[in-house]
Amino acid sequence: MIKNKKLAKWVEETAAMTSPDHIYWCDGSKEEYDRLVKQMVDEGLATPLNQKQLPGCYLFRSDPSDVARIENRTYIASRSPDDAGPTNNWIDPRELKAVMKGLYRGCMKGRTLYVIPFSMGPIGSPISKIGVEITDSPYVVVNMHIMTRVGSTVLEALGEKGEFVPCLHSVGKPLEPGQNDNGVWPCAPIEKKYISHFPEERMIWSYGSGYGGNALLGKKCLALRIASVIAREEGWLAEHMLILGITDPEGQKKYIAGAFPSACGKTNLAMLIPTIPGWKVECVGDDIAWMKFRKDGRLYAINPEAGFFGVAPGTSMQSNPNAMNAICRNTIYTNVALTGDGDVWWEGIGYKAPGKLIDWTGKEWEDGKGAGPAAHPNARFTAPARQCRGIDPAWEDPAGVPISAFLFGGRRPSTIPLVHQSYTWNHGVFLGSIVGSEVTAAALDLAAGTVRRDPFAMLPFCGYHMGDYFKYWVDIGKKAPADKLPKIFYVNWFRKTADGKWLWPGYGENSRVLKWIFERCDNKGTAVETPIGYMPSVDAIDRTGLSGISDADMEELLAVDREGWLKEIGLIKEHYAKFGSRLPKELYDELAALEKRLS
Ligand code: SAT
Ligand code: MN
Repeated sequence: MIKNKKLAKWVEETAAMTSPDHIYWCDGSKEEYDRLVKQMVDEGLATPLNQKQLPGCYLFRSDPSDVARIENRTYIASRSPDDAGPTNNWIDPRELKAVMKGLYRGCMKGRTLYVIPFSMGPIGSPISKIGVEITDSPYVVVNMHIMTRVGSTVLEALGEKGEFVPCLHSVGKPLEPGQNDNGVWPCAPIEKKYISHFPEERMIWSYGSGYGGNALLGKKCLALRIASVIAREEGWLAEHMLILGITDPEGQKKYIAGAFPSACGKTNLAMLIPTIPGWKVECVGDDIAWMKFRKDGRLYAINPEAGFFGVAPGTSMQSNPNAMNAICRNTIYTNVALTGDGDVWWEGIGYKAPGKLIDWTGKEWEDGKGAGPAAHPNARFTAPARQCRGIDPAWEDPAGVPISAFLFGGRRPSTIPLVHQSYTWNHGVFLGSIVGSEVTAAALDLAAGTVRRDPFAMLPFCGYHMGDYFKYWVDIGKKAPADKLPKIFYVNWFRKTADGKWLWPGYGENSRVLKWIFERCDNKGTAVETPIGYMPSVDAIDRTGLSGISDADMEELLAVDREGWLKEIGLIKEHYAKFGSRLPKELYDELAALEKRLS
C-alpha cells in the first residue's frame, strides 16, 4: 500500500517505540480537517468562534508553559560540536537519542499516531522538499494542513524511492486507559521538552511541546535549520526572509526578499499597501524563502509554506489590513482573547475590548482591572496564504520568482539610517552579518537599549556554524556575475528622535523607501556615496502626499552618524570575536574598510 519502503519502515518502527492506540495516514482533505477540528471541539480543546462573523474559525488555548519556541531546549546534534558552532545548543547525537528514545517509549499510549506527508513548496517544484511528520497531536495535523501542502499527492510525488525528511513529534503526554485530555492542552514539563535536529541524518525529533515552531516541524525545523544544511551542500539558499513583489505605475515588476529579526514587522512589510499612488505590493511569503540559481544567472525564490503563522497582538486595520482580512475565515487562533459574542480580541487590534472577555488562560478579563494581557503576546493566527487579498499571482509558481534585492533590517532607534545600499556583494554580506535589533522586552534579561545581534535574522535558525554560514554567503556571490545578483540594502524604520518620538511613520509609508530601492535595482535613483554605502539624497525619497516629515527630519533619517558608527564598530568586533577563526576574512576586510572610510 505505502510504496515508499523507507517511510513504511520508519512508521512501523516509530509505532513500535511509541505504542499508539491507532495509526492514521493523513490525506490532506477538507473532510479530514473538519473531522479533526470537530473531534477537538468535542474534547473541549477547541472553541468554535462566532460562525457568522468568523466562518470556519476556531480558538485554542495552550498550556501556560507552552506558548512559544523555546530556544534553550532547541538542539543541533551534529557529530562534532564545532559544526553546530557558538550560536547553537549542541548535544552529542548518541547521548541525545538515548535520552529521547527513553521519552518516546510508550509516549503515544491512548492516542492516535498521525502520519502527515507534506511538501514544503509547490508539489513537484525543483526547489521544493518533502517531509513526513509523525505526530500524536491533531492540532498539529490541522495546522500543517494550512501551513504546508499535505496528503496523498505528496505520497505520489515521493514514489517508491523518493527522499523525505523524517520529522518525529509527540506532545509527550501518554494517556492511561480510559483517561482523556479533559479539555487541557497536552504537553510535557519544560525539562522534558526537546526540539532536536540531526543535520547529518537530516532528521528532526521534537518532544513535549505542541506550540508553533516546536511542533509544526515543516517550518523553522525543516525549512530553516535542516534546509540551511541541505542548501549549503546543494548550492542554494534557505533563508528567514519574506518575499514581496513590487510593481511601479508603468507596470514593471520586481521581487524583493528581506530578513528581519522577530518583532520588526516582517509580516506587515510582506503585506504592505503602498501609500504612493500607482504602486502595488504583493506578497509571496512572510517568513521563509528558498532560493536557487537558474541558468540565466539569477536567484529564484519560492515560499516553502502555504499559510501564515502570524503574531496576533499588534495586528490591526492600521498595521496590516490584508492580514486582518485574511484571518476572518478558516483560521485557527491560538491564545487570543474571546469576546462575549464569540469574536476574537487582542492588544493592539485597534479598538477597545468590547466588555468582559475570556483571556488566553480561560479566565474572565476586564480592561483596566490589573490582570495581565488578554491575549498572550505570542498569540497566533494560522491562516491559508491564498486567503490574503494581496497574495502575488506567482506565489505558487514552481519556478519561483526572480529576486532583485535583499533587505536587512532591525529595530535601531539611533545610528542606522532609514536606508543604505551596499557597495558590493561582500559589503552586503557584511550588512547581513551585523543585523541586530534593540531589545525591548525586559524578559530577555538584557538591559533595555542593548542591541541583540541576529545575523541574517538566522541566529536561532541556522543549522550549522554561523561563521561557515557567512562564508557560504560570500561564496554565493561568486556564483553569478554582479549584475545578476540581488542588490543588498539595510533599512531601519525604527529611528527615534532624542526625545523618543518616531522619526518615520512606517507601515504603508515604507513603500517610499521601497520605491528608491526599486529604482536602485535599475541603477537609477539618486545615490550619494557615503562612508557606509550608497544613500539617497534627502529628496530622493518620494514624499509626495506625506505630511509631517520635514527636510530636517529627512536629514536626520539619512545622516551618517560617524560617532555612532565608530561605537558600532567596537560592538561589531565583539560580535565577530564569537566566531573565531571561522569568521571569513572577507568580512574582517569589510569591517576594516568601513572603519577606514569613517575616519
Ligand atoms: O513558532 S514559530 O517558530 O513558528 C514562529 C516564531 O517563533 O518565529
Ligand atoms: Mn520567523
